[in-house]
Amino acid sequence: MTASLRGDYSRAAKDYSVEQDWGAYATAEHALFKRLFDRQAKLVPRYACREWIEAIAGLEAGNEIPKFDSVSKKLRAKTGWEIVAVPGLIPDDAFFTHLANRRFPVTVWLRKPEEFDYIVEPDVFHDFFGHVPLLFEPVYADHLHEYGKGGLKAVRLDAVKMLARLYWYTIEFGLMRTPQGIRAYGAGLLSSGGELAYAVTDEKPARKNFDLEQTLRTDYQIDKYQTTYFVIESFEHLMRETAPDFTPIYARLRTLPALAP
Ligand code: HBI
Ligand code: FE
Repeated sequence: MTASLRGDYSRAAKDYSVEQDWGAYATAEHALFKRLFDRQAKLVPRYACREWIEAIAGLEAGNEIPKFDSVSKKLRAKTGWEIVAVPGLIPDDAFFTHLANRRFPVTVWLRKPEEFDYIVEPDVFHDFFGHVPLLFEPVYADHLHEYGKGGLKAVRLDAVKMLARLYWYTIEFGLMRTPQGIRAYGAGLLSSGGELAYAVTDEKPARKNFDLEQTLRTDYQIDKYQTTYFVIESFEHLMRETAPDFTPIYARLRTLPALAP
């Protein structure tokens, strides 16, 4: 699985964890991380959900690539989560096992300057800036923990493809209805230079009320802006909607065709 990926998996442990090796980052890499951060910092006040904005403020992540260990200390104290450094995408089973133990896999390498606007595989900027702040939000943190446990069950039930769609339309590209209007909480949106404003304000994409079975059935493309976004009312709403046992839902949906986005 990791053969064609760009990270260095040679020194990964059995659970795919590696050392972050913060001292090995070049000055130019810290500068690129800051440039990415500064680009998003102009957008998030208008487009990000309040919970994300409140969390990023406490992370002092604006000047250089963050030290995972020091963020993990704060994170453990708040919601019992911690960062586990990984070489990049890791097999589903390893990924879900980490989430089921309140460890979030964060890629250690940073994109190249020419990938400033788009990158295929998640790098440290996507994973840290997009995913880590909301781990400080208790209900979101509980949901992701449940997602991890559900993922291990999905592996046993051969239902990972369906569950990955739920992750895509919430954790990666989720929108939330707030008193101020639609706001983004998905990591893929928060870390994107262009899709963040598009998802929240453009009139082209469909914005549907979150519906568990529809998300489990709706396919997605990874290399272009989404044409459909799902909107939750709150993290409590997402938690409630995804609380049931998915086993009977998988059994029913498995016989139905996937829905085009
Ligand atoms: N590995 N490092 C990493 N990050 C991810 O987001 C990730 C992964 N492996 C599998 C995966 N996501 C998805 O296939 C699951 O959400 C279904
Ligand atoms: Fe991601």
